[in-house]
Amino acid sequence: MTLFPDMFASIMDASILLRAQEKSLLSWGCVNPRDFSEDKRRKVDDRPFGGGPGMVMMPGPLAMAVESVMTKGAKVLCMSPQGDPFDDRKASRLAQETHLVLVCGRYEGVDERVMPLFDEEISIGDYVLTGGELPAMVVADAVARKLPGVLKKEDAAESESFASGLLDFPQYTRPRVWRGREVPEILFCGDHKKIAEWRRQSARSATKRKRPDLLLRAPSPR
Ligand code: 21W
Repeated sequence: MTLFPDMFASIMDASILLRAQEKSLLSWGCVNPRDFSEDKRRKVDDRPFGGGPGMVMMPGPLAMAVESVMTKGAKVLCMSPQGDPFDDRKASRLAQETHLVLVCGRYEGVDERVMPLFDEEISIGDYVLTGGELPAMVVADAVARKLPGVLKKEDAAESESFASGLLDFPQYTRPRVWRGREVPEILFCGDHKKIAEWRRQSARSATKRKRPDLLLRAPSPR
């Protein structure tokens, strides 16, 4: 649900999200609360009661738009700076659902009385964006990658960095020497067990150095 449906196609119909659709593992659409405005000017926002700057999304058109796309068992997620922080575990959990309705707020936010419509409130991090559209696409991308059959076997979601609770191990490709920098010798030893062990160690030390908070967290399922 968005006032800016034109923002979505180029992201949602590219790359992994496109492959998911081609395999019929996912489909998406937009609903615009402006189409549910009772007002002849198609008004969807109004000034905040109590005063103050900016505009607030009116509850009526928002609720009508969401309800027009509801199905039995759909989960309704409000993208909001006040939401629960989004992470890889939440992506895995949301990938179990059959229908997600992502509600993108604009202006100063939505009228508080629509909150009972939402099953969850999700934030993608502690920084200020202009609306919920970019967060909704971030969630859609991360969730799509968790759907069985979306990724190729090589980069299965469970072997990806955050699912292991660690940062990625360092990667190298040709040329073997670049600007005087060599690729670690062990990657040419041919012993796949040794290489896997080196990568595990490298991932651990990189995580300890750059993101010690990840090591203190419980490993995420799958
Ligand atoms: C940003 C709306 C700031 C409102 C009450 C009184 C969705 C988002 C968003 C936005 C404000 C997410 C106020 C990370 C984000 C989003 C738009 C400020 C002022 N409220 N994740 N005054 N960051 N942002 N409200 O911005 O809708 S998920």
